Amino acid sequence: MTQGQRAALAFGELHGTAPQGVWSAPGRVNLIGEHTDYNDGFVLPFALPHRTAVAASPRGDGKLAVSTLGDDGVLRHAAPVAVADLEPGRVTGWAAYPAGVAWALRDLGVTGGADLVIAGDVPAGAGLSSSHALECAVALALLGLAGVPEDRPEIARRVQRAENDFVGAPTGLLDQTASLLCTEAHVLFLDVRSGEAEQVPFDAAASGLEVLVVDTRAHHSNTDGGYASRRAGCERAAALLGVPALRDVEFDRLDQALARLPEDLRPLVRHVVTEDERVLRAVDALRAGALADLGPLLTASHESLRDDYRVSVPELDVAVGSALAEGALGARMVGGGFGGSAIALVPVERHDAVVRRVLAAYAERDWATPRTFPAVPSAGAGREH
Ligand code: GAF
Repeated sequence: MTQGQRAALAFGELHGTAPQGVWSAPGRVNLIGEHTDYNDGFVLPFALPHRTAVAASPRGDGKLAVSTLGDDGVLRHAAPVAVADLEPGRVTGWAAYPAGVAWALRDLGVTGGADLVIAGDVPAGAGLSSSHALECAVALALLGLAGVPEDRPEIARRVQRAENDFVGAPTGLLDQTASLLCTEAHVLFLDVRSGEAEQVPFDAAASGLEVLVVDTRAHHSNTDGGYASRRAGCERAAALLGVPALRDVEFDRLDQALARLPEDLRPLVRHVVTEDERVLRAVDALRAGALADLGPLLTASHESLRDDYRVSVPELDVAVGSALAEGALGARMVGGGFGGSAIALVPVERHDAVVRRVLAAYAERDWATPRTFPAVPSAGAGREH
């Protein structure tokens, strides 16, 4: 059963009638380009097959009533809240995500109440963008119910506003843009500053490879202070360098730029500038059909995130190290860090050995067993029925 069907079924059981529509949106992995989005740089995500679906119907009393179907099959309900009364701080916990989206869409004329029932299989807290999958599906549902035409880049900005100002996570544009714009069999090469988005074909299997995801189960959150402090450091560095964003620091003149900065900001800047360069090289490798060349770029990205940006944790490092030791061509943490998931570019015939090695390394350390799965670029958000 798809997540859309689960949501529709639960909606029917709860409200005694079929929903007016069902919309869904995927989680993502980012092939490369981490912590570059809020520096106006480049990212290269693709959509996961894992999705969050929202079954929705309008309601006459102007309230937003949200229920979510847990893995245990139990529906949990948030207290209905009047859309007109939504303000940051008013709704907390998981219900803040759909409420934040409703708040951020109000001045587009989306002001009516709605019954929403949510079902999904994007692992939560795994750095695979479960919160943005939820927010993007809710945004499409509310716009769809209101009959407002979709402008996807604009929806991405609204969802960002919901995250930043309502939920309180100072995230960039990577995740919601990935969820809304990615297409099957492609990675999305996004220039965050210009908004230019190119679909680049990505067929790892044709090269005998797969992108293996390792969800470490070490919990990740973008609302903890680590993400915000990195972002603030980048903004401080850009101001000291007299540029609008770190995107504007030229790779070839990185050393001169670093010399002008206080010691504590140098590693942040080095990461962002070299990571942007790695994204461009990764796109070149994809265009040339040289997928194996992605490997060293992924590993260099991980080292930079671990040593310069300092957002990795031992669980991620062990996943990456184990995959590389067992023949992965490259591996890196994905998403904001401080837990979450890693990816490894693995020759298909090494899949079992890599998974075994990662599981053994975790077992040796008495860590929770990680979840592993090969990820294939899948469809972006849309209406299911
Ligand atoms: C999180 C954020 F939500 C993104 O905007 C991005 O900054 C990412 O961390 C790091 O690349 O997923």
